[in-house]
Amino acid sequence: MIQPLLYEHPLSPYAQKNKIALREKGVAFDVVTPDGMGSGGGGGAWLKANPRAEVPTLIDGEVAVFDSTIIQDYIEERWSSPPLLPTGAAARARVRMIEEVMDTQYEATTWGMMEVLVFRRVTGAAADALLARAHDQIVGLNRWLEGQLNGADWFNGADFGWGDAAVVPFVLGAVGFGAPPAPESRLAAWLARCLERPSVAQTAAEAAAVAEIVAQMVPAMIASGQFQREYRDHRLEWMLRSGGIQVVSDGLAAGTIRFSAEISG
Ligand SMILES: N[C@@H](CCC(=O)N[C@@H](CS)C(=O)NCC(=O)O)C(=O)O
Repeated sequence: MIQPLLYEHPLSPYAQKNKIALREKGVAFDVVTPDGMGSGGGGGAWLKANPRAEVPTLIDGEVAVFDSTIIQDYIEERWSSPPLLPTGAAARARVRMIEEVMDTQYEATTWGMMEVLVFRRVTGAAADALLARAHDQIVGLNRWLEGQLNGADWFNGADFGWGDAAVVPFVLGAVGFGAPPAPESRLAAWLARCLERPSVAQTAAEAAAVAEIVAQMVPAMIASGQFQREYRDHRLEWMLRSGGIQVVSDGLAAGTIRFSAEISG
């Protein structure tokens, strides 16, 4: 039997969410980082499976699923044991709302940090100002997350689950950009607990293994036109809202920024 294939990039927090879920369920899977990712130039089987040309995209036999939230739903239904969703409508709605905030607001903020720290869109005072905004936002979001933990060990409640897999990739991203949870905080203790789980530890190690290589390759890839960053919805809003309007116009003029793929046919 052919095992499922996940188109991914180790640094994609969305893909990490799905990898943690598959690993928690003990599902063996293959991974591929698609050619053309990052440039808007993807093609082949990946583009056929996902007209947005984004990772993650899951292939399970004849079935192709894109968008990490929809993939998470698919994984939960397809491999039902152990369940990752908590029990009851209210608890399920709560972890899904947490996921929505992580996917949109938290990710937009860490994305902005990456644009400054790795892609070096701006330097000097402009860079400092964007990073200061991002740090303030992460502090606020982490405070909100602490409230969501509400004294429990896990975002799911008594056990690790959907809510935790939804949060941990993004918090780890902020850690990588120098904005960890406050020392001694409940969120810091939760993160340490997560990293004790093999599913999270392996996923985090895979990201760490490529982070430095990507940072070294990026300036040359941007200069050669190989990278055109996707300023999709919340990311574009983050840049404009946080004082980076010049970053957007400079990137568009230089051809190093693009928007999401237009779906046709
Ligand atoms: N809403 C999507 C967002 C996925 C997404 O933004 N993926 C990024 C990587 S983190 C991507 O594949 N970008 C395409 C590219 O940069 O070429 C999801 O939840 O899966």
